[in-house]
Amino acid sequence: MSNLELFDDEWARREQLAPGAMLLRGFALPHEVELLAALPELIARAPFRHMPTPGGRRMSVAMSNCGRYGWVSDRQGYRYASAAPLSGQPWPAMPAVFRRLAVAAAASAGFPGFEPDACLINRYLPGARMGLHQDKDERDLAAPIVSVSLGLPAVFLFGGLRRGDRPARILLEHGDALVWGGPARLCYHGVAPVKKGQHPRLGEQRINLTFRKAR
Ligand code: MD6
Ligand code: FE
Repeated sequence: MSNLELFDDEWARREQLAPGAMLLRGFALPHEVELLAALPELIARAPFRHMPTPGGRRMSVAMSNCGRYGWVSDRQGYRYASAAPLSGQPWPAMPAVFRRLAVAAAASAGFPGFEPDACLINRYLPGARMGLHQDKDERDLAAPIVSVSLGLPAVFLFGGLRRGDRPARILLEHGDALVWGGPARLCYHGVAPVKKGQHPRLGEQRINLTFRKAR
């Protein structure tokens, strides 16, 4: 079967949030079993960590990575690194199903030829949140970012190009993909504190995968 057939998404519910920002509701659902099956080994090899921020605080979101590069944070700042900071080991390879999903979502949103070399894996337990930020540690801002939400729902805060722009609140649910590029690439965004709940497959957590072209 070709990738095109595997990722036929004509049925996915599409919502343009802004020029360059497309929400593909349910895009990952046909692949959820494969996606979830790949996670335990990735996390065993590169365990989730609450990384310190440059300001010395501990992030409430626990993070891991797969792919050639991984996003890391410490007292020196934010950057992409080819090895996990504590173990010095390279990040686990990006599973083929992850890559295919990201490439297909990007193409579906109008960004053909996306070549992700980094996948940040975020784990939110109830109460975890992410403050408003821009994604600007990537070298090539022409490439979009593809985000896949799994497990508990979360309210995504989608702002404008200035930190002070009041963000829209968008519920991201299990299986939703969000593609973000072009004129939306530097929009401020964040995640409101995740509410308590139980997801039938993932239990009391939200997992978010964001695919980037880091270098
Ligand atoms: C999250 N996501 O949803 C955090 N960044 O857990 C992000 O920070 C993000 O979802 C850029 C584009 C899409 C995202
Ligand atoms: Fe982000």
